[in-house]
Amino acid sequence: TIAAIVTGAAQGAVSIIRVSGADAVAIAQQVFAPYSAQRRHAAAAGPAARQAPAAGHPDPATHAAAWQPESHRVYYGTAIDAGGTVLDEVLLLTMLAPRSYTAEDVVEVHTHGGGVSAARVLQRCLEAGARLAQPGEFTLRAFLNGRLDLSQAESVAQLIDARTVAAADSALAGLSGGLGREVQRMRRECVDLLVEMDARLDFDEDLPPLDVPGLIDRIRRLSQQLEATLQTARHGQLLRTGLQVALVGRPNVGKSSLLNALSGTERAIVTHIAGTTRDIVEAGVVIGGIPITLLDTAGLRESVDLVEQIGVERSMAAARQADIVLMVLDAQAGWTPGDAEIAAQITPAAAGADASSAARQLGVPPAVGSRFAAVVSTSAATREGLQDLQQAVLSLAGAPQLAPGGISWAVNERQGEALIRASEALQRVQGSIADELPVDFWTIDLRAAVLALGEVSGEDVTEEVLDSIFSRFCIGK
Ligand SMILES: Nc1nc2c(ncn2[C@@H]2O[C@H](COP(=O)(O)OP(=O)(O)OP(=O)(O)O)[C@@H](O)[C@H]2O)c(=O)[nH]1
Ligand SMILES: [Mg+2]
Repeated sequence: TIAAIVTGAAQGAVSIIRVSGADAVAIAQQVFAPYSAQRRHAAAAGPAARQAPAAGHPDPATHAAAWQPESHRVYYGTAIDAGGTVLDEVLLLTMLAPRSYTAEDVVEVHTHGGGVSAARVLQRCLEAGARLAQPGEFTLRAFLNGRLDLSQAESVAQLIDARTVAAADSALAGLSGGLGREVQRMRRECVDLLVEMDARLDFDEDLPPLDVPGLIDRIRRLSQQLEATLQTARHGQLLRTGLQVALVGRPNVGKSSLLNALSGTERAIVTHIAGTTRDIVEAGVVIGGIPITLLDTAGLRESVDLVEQIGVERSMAAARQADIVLMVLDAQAGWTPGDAEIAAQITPAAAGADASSAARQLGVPPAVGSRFAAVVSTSAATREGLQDLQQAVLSLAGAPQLAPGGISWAVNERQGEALIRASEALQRVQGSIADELPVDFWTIDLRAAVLALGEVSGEDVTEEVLDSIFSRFCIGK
């Protein structure tokens, strides 16, 4: 039986201690004195005690035997120590097996927040026979008891870590089992294929010959479905980690103004003086559900000012490590030699090709314009073109159009890696069939695909993998 404080460390009105396992009810009987039992106790002690029922100290020995909780009920009472001293006024919630998160008996004690009450009640639960839960252990039990498949369990962690609504929606879609079901279906198809091939290896004479074109067709279709599943991997990563977008350019071209306009804040100081921004200024925004960190930087120019020199160095460092670099030009000044120098530094190789009308209007030489993925005209003052800029950032990031409500589950890195292995194995099977290698060779790789798919849904998963997944959870989840 395990126990942990499951609410966050931040200050709050209520903290929750969760106890799960075979002894959860026995522990609750020692730790918790229901108010109804106290009242009976107080009534027996006489009218004076009845006036202050909450202060009545029930005898732990008598109430423990008397009180038997029903499932899915909330009880009001006090948490008490071994001597019957009140630790806190609490609510106790019971969820008996199998109708609980872990599919075991679960008891939750809701104490006052602030940490001290919860810590005392948890300590009391441990004295009464519980063990402190490991990170992710409640969810691990839910998985081991068949309440969740592995991809659902991982979605729980993703949901807790979600930084945006879109990321949370995607985790919720995963929690409802979308990915697990899809992968289980693909794995079953692989197993079916494997059985057919294995049967030919064992009893070749008795069976009709393999329908090779049919097999090739089925494997090709599987490969395609696997690819489609993998496509969501990139999306999932974007939602989780977000993007860093650096704004660079000559001094006084409006970088800080653009950061303020995009983030709807006055984070960065804006003046008409060139060289206003010296240090990196960060602002977080959410574009299309993706958390984006905007980095405003010092204007790039040769400077004798030491502070500005350091600022310029930091600008270049920010541009190097950012996922996307927005080079800002002054539309009035047009393309200047200073811009050409910066463009040469930040676009080493040819990127997308877009010698657009915006680029021509700005006087960007076509050869340079084509080195940028997109050229967009904006005004920080009138907010013109800001949406186009956001859209350009999204499509450059490879984000699919995020239709509200149309968000599907996303694949995380571990799952993506296993899916890639499965996909490669299927490709090898196709190669072996094309090269007319013996059927043994086909089955080796098909078996590898089955194992890789099983790692995603949790059907073929090693203890090591489980450890590494659940150790990343927080304690209490
Ligand atoms: N008309 C107009 N003026 C702008 C726009 N963006 C910025 N400005 C003006 O341009 C001047 C410089 O703006 P900043 O945002 O400080 O420019 P910066 O690139 O951050 O400058 P440094 O930090 O010195 O490198 C300010 O006077 C702004 O009001 C714009 O879109 N339209
Ligand atoms: Mg600035």
